[in-house]
Amino acid sequence: MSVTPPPTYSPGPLDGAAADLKQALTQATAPIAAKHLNVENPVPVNVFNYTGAVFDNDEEYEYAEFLGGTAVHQTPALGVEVRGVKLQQLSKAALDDLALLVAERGVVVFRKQTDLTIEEQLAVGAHWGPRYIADHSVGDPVHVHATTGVPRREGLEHVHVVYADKGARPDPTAFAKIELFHSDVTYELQPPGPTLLRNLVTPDLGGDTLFSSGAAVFSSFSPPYQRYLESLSAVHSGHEQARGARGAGQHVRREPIETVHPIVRVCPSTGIKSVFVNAGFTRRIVGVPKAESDHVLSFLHEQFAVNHDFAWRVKWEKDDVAIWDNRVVNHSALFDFWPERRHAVRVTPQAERPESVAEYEARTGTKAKDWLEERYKAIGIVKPALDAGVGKKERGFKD
Ligand SMILES: O=C(O)CCC(=O)C(=O)O
Ligand SMILES: [Fe+2]
Repeated sequence: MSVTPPPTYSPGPLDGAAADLKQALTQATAPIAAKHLNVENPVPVNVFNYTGAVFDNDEEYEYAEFLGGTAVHQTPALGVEVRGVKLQQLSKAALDDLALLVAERGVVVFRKQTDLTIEEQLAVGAHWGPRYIADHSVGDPVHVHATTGVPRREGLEHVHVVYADKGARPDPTAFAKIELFHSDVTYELQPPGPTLLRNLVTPDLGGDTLFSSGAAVFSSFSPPYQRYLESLSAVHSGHEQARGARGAGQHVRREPIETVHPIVRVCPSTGIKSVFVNAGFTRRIVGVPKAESDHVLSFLHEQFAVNHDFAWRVKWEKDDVAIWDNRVVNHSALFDFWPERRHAVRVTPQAERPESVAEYEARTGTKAKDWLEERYKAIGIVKPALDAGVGKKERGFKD
C-alpha cells in the first residue's frame, strides 16, 4: 500500500540544495532512549502565577514593563509582538509571567533573537516543562518528537526541526488548507503548552504562519452549543503521523498511541475555555454516531480557518522566535515559498493533561470562563444575546 507522506511541515529527505545543512541535520535514523515514552508524567498541572489583568485595551501591553522592551497587541483575540528583549536574559520569574502572557494572548513573537543559542532556547522550554514543575527528576525537560528529524549535534535530541527547500514541493492533493491547522502532537497524554519556534532561514517572500484562537472559537458559539461541546471528548491519534513518516522512509521512535481529550479544555493558568480539536490528530468524537462526529469536527476545524478575526498571521524575519500556547491556539504554516528554503527549530515543553470544564471546576471550585465574556466584562459590557427571535430588521450589505 502506498502511503501519502506528511505535508512539508515535517522535513522531507534532504537533497543537494540542502548540502550545507546536512552537517546540522539528521533524519531520525535511530531510536532515542526508551525513556521517551508516551507515559503520563506524574506532575501537577502547569499553573503559572496569575498576576496580570487578562484584557487591557492599551496598545502598550502592561507586561512590557517586566519584559523591559516594547510589547504591542496584534488583534483583540490574540498576538503580541515584542521588541528589544533578549529571551535568554529573562529571569525565572519573568519566564513564569511570560508563560502566563502566552496563555492569555495565544502567541507572542520576539523579534531579532539573533544571539539566542539553541541551548538557551531549550533552557527556556525546559523551565516550562514538567521537570521544572515537579522536582526536576521526572520525565523529559521537553518533548521528543515521535518521528521528525533532530539536529545532528549530540545533546539536541529534544529539538524538533522544521525544514523545507526545493526538494520539498508542497502537495496540494494531500491536505486541504483547513486540515493544515493543528495543535502540536495532541495525541500525547500531556500535549504541549507554550512552544518556541525560532526561524533560522526565512524565504524572501512567504512562509508566514497563521495562528487561530480556540478560546475565540468557543466564545463564538451559542450557550446550548457550548454546553453540548463541553460534554464531549474526542480521540486524538498518532497513527497517521507515524504511517506518513514510515511512508517517507523516516524512523518512528515510538509506536503511535490514541488518547481521549475533552473537546473543550480549560487553561489552568487563565481559567479560560478553548475548543481543543484539530484536523491533524483529532479523529472522532467519543460516543456519538459517526455522521454527527464528522459533522461537528469538520464544523469546528472550519471555524479555526475561516474566522479571520480569531487569527493572527505572523510574518517572519530571520531569528524571530514565536512562542504559542498549544493549549489555546491552533496554527498552520503556509507553503507558498517553494522552491525557496525555510528552516526553523522548535522546542516543545509538555503541559498538563487537558482538563474538561467539569474537571477544572471540580478541582478549583471556580467557574471556567468564556473569553469574550471576560473581555467585555473588563470594559463593563455584558456579552449580548445574539438574537431575540422577533423584530429583527432586514440587513443590507453596505458596500
Ligand atoms: O513552520 C511553521 O511555521 C510552523 C510549523 C509547525 O507546525 C510547528 O513547528 O509546529
Ligand atoms: Fe505545528
